[in-house]
Amino acid sequence: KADFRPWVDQDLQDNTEATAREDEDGDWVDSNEKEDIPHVPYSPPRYPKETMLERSKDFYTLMNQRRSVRFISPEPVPREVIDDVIRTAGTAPSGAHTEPWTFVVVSDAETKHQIRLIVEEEEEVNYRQRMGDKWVHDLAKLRTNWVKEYLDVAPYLVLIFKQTYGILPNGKKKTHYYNEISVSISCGILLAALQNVGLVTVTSTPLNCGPQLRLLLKRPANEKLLMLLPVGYPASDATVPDLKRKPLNEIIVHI
Ligand code: IYR
Repeated sequence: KADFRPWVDQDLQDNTEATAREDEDGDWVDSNEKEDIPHVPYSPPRYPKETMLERSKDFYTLMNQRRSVRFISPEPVPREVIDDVIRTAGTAPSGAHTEPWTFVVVSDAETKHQIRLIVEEEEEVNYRQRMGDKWVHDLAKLRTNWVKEYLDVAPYLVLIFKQTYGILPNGKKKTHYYNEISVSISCGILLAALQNVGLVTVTSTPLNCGPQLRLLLKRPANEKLLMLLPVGYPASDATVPDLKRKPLNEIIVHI
């Protein structure tokens, strides 16, 4: 109990498989088996200095308006917009270009409700027991608790899974290098893409819910839940804590 540190990714461990060893066993592909790919010229747009300045400020202004929002409107959101933001998340860099992510988009009301039941049941135990007094105290200012109405109300729940290894059509396993940070980067890009279209979310990492949610959503054993994002327009009466961000001089070091 003393060394229980639920905020580290060790907690994303999924013990729902009879033998965790099976993950490491089995047939792995040899990287030598993969053929070479051609390299092609690359010349993305290059902007004049003034344009760069203007774009850097505009993008900062947009992203600085992003807030974690826990009050989401039930108003429908065009599915094509969701497809596009997930396409955008899929542009993230990944270890050896393994693209180790699966984005499960849930709009079905009954499935959303099942997710809510699983998350609220575990989160109640988290808040009451697992997190401990210090953690709960540190979160008090955010006014969060285990009641997650947004899980029923948001038009979409996006559950992001990291594929801890790949499975090729021939059944062989493929190493997914740096899968956690790769998928985390894709989540960051997803947040930016949502902000860009005026949608809101909150980065939730439902502690201890990964295995149950994986089974509910029928995802394979190589996939571990990394993040759950409820997505929609903000509720008309949504509020956020009046947090401030660190100024540049506190986050930058020039050498
Ligand atoms: N996962 C819980 C608790 C929680 C933890 C942190 I760290 C936060 O910044 C906010 C919430 C929940 O979603 O309520």
